[in-house]
Amino acid sequence: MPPGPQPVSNFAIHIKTVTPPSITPRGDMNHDGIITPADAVIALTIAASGGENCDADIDGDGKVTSLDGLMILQVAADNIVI
Ligand SMILES: [Ca+2]
Ligand SMILES: [Ca+2]
Repeated sequence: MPPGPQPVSNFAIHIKTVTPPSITPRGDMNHDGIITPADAVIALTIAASGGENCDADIDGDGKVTSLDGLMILQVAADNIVI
């Protein structure tokens, strides 16, 4: 490219949009961004079915139990912070 002023057509603008990773609070089982009793119900359903979900394991014992569901319910009620 010769030195000096360049025509505008020689330049391209690349706009890259970056989607930030969604910030989901721990225990937000339905990924709506807030912790509500609905999240506790989902965790309890997982607990009752013996399923595994690391998002639902609030107490970090490696299992999803009714305690995790209870803790999510407590968070929803603003009684505890996880
Ligand atoms: Ca939620
Ligand atoms: Ca647990």
